[in-house]
Amino acid sequence: MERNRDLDPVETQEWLDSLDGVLDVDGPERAHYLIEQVIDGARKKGAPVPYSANTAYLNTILPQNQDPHPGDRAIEHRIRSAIRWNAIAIILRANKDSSELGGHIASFQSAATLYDTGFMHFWRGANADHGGDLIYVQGHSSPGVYARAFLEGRLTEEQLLGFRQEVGGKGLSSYPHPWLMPDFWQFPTVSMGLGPLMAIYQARFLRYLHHRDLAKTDGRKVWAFMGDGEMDEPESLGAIALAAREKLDNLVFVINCNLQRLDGPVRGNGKIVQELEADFRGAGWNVIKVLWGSGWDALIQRDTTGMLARLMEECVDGEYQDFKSKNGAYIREHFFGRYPETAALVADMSDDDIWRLTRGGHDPRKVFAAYSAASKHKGQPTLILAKTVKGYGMGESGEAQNITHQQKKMGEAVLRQFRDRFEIDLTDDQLKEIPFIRFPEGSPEHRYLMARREALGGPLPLRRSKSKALEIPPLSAFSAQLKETAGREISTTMAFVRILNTLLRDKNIGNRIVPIVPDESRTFGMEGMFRQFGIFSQVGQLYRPEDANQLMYYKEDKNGQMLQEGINEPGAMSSWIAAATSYSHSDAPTIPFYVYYSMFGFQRVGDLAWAAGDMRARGFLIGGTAGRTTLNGEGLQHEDGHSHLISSTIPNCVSYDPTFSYEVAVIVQDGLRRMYAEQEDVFYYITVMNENYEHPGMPEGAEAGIIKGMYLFREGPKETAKGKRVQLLGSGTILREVIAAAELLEQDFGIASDIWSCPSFTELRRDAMAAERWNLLHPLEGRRLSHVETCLTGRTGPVVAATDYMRLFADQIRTWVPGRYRVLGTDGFGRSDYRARLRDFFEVNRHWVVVAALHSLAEDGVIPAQTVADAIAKYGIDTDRPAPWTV
Ligand SMILES: Cc1ncc(C[n+]2csc(CCOP(=O)(O)OP(=O)(O)O)c2C)c(N)n1
Ligand SMILES: [Mg+2]
Repeated sequence: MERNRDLDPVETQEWLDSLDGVLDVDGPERAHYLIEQVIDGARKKGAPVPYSANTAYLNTILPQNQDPHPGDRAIEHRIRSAIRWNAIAIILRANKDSSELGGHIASFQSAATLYDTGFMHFWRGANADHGGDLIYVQGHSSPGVYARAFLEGRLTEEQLLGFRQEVGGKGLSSYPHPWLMPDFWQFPTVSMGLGPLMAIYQARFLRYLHHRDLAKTDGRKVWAFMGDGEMDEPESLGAIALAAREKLDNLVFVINCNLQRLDGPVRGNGKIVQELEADFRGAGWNVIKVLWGSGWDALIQRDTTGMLARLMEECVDGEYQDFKSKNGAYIREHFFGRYPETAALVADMSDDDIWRLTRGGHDPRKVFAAYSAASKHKGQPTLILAKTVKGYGMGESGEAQNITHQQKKMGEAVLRQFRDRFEIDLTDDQLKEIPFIRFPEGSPEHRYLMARREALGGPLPLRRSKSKALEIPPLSAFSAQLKETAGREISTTMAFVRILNTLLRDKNIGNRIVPIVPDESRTFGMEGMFRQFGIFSQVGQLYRPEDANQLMYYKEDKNGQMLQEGINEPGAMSSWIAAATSYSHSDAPTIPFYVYYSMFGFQRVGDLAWAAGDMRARGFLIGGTAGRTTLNGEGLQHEDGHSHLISSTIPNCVSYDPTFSYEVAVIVQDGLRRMYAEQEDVFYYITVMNENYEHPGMPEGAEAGIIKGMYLFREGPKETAKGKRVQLLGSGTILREVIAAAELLEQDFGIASDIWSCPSFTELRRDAMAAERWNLLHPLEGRRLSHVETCLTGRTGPVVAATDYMRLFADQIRTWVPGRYRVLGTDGFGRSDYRARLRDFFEVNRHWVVVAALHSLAEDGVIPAQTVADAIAKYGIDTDRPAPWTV
C-alpha cells in the first residue's frame, strides 16, 4: 500500500482538527504527549509504526515563532554585499596573471549570510568578561572572513593582495592555519572532517575547564561550520553521539547544505538535509532546518492541498541544484508546473519573482531565527541545516553548476551582473580593476560594522599566542627516577607513570595536568589514578562501581582529572588538542599527557597530529608499548617500528625514544620548561616500553646530551690494541642489546666499545641540518659542528647503531657520522613471538650488533674477514635466511 495515500480525508481532517484544538488550548507539549501516546498505543497493539527521525521538508521554525531580526537589514545587506565582492576580488586578483595560486569563490558565496549573521549578532569576542566564542570556519570559505576583517580595518589591502602568498609571512594563508597566521586563525579546518570532530571535543573541554575551576567558560559557545559534502567523512559524524550524551548545549553545528561538493551533487538522488536530520536527531541533537526563505512563507501557507509540501518532498537534490542553475521560467515549468495545484500557487508571480524565492540559508531573517533558537537551546547540542545555493550570485560563471567549486575566474560581463545584483557601488570602468571596496570611516556602514563587533566584545577571529608562564618543577623533583633502581626491574612505562604521579601532586601545576587515555589505563599501569584523581564526568557517578570495595576502584567524578575517552583514538587525540591549546583558546594552560598504544597513534590519527602542529599545540603524546620487538605478543597490527618516522615529519613535534627512567625524567622536565615556562610552540612525542629491567643512575652531566639526543653512556677502556675499537649507538630497549654487544666484543674479540645512548635520532638530525645549513650560507666563517659530529669526531672506529625502529630512523644522521656507519633496525611487518626470537628475527639483537661491528672493522682492515665469519658461525646465524622485510 502506498504509505501516504489518504483513504479517508474526512477522518484525517477530524484528527487534525482535534490536534489543533489541543494545540490552541493546552499547547505543543500536551500535543506532543498525545501523539506519543497514540504511537505507543498502536505499537502495543502490534501495529508496525516504524521510527522516523525525519520531519517534513520545511523550516523547523514556523514564521510566527521566529525571533525577529533586530538589525538594520538594509545596511547589513550593503555590508554583506561588500564582503561578497571583496571575497571574490581576493581570488580574482590573486589569479589575474596566472592561475597558479587558486582559491575558492563559490563556497563562501553560498555561506555569506551564515557567517554574517553570526558576526553581526551572535559571536562574542574574547575580553575581560567573556572568554569568547570559538568559530570553526569552513576552510575554503576563508576569503570571506578576510574580506570582513578588511572592512573592519584588521587587514590591509596589501595583505589581501598577498592571498595565498605566505612565504615571507605577510600574505594571507590559503586556509585557516594558526601556524601561518598565529594572531588570527584559531582552528585549522581544511582537512575535511577534522573540524567537526575537534569542535565537539573542544566544547566538551570547555566544560572540563569549568568543572575543574581552571577557567570560567559558561556562556561560551563553539560554532562549527562545515560543508554538506564534508559530512561524508567518517570523522564528521563520528563523535555526534558523544556531543548529545554530554549535553553540549554550548555547541552549534552549521552545515552549509548547498547540495554540492567538488565534483557534483552531494546526494543527487536523495536529500542530504533529510539524511543528516535523521542522523543527528537519532543521535539526540536539536536539529533546526532552514530550507526556505521568507518569500516561501506565504506560498506554504496557501498550500491548502498539501501539494506544495509533497512536491518539495518529492524533488531530489539533483533537481534542486538544476533549478538554481537555470532561471525563474525554468523553475515555473519544471518545479511548480508539475502539479496544477502548485502551478496555480505561482500563477500571479512573475518569473523574476519566482527566481527571487530564496533558499533559507540566504535569508537573514531565517538564519537569525535559527541562530537565536540555537543559542537559547538547553540540554542538547544544536545542528542547523541551512539550505543554500553554491556559487550564489555567480550567475552563468558558476551558480549551482557542477564546475563552480573550482571556478577561479569571472569574466567582466558576469562581474557586472554580480555588481548589479548586489548593488555594489562601482562603475563599469572601476570594475575592470577589480578594486577592493571599503566603507570610509564615519560612514553609516563602517559605524554599524564596528558598533556590532564592539557590542559583541571585540573582533573575531583572534588568536592568543601567549598565556601565563607556569612555574614548573626542577629536575630534582624526579630524584627517584634519576637514581639507579638497585635490583628492581621496571619498565620505562612505570617510570613515566611515576613521573606523572609526581606531576599530578605538584603544588604549582598539579591541577593543570590532564591525563588522557583511550581505554588502555590498565595496559599502562595507570588504573591507580582512577580513584586518586577521578575520571571526569559531568554527572559524577550515578552508580556504585562494581569494584567499590577495592582500593583502586573505578571512580567517575564531576571534578575528575582524567579523560577516559573509550576506544576512540581520534576522540582522545581531539581532547588532547583541546587541552594542548587551552593556553590559547582559554588563557588557561593545561598540560595534557595522552597515553596510548604507539601503533594507534601517528599511524591512526596522523592527520590530527599534523593539525595539532598547525595549532601550536603544547603537550605530551606518550606512545606506550612501543618498539617492534618490545611489545612482543601482540603481533603485526600492534608492534610499532615506525611511529618515530611519522612523528619526525611534523616540524614542531619533538620526539624521544628513551631507554632509562632518568632519560624520561630529563625529557619530560625539559619539555615542561620549553612548553609551559618558555611558552615555545612545540609538542612532545615520547615512546615508552613495557620491558622490565634494571635502570642505572644518571651519568654525571648527561642532561644536555639527553636533550640534544645523544650522550656518552659508557666509555670503553682507554687502551686498546691498534684500531680495535667501535662506536656503538642505540635507543630504547635495543640500547640494552648494544650494551650487551659491547661486552661480547670485549670478551670474545678483544674489541673496545664506546656506548652512546641516543634518545632522539630525530632531534640529532634537526640539529645537524641546522649546522649544515649555517655552514652552507657562511662559507667564510668557522665551520659549525653538529652534535653528532661533536660527539663522534676524534673517536676511533666505525659506528654501528641499533634501534627497535626501521633502519631509516637511525639512518637520519648518516651524513654527519664520521667514518663507516652501519644501521640495524626492524624493517618489515611485526609478528608475535618471544622478545629474544623477535630480536634475532629482525636482526637487532646483541649478536647482530657484534657481527655488524666486526664486519665494519674488517672493511676498515682492522681485523680479518675470517673473524666475521667465525662470529656468524659462533652465533649460529643462518646466512641463507630471507631478509625480515620480505617475509
Ligand atoms: C580530507 C580532505 N579531502 C578532500 C579535500 C578536498 N576538498 C576541498 S573542498 C572539497 C569539497 C567540499 O564540499 P563541501 O563540503 O560540500 O563544501 P562546499 O564547498 O560545498 O561548501 C574537497 C573535496 C579536503 N580539503 N580534505
Ligand atoms: Mg557543499
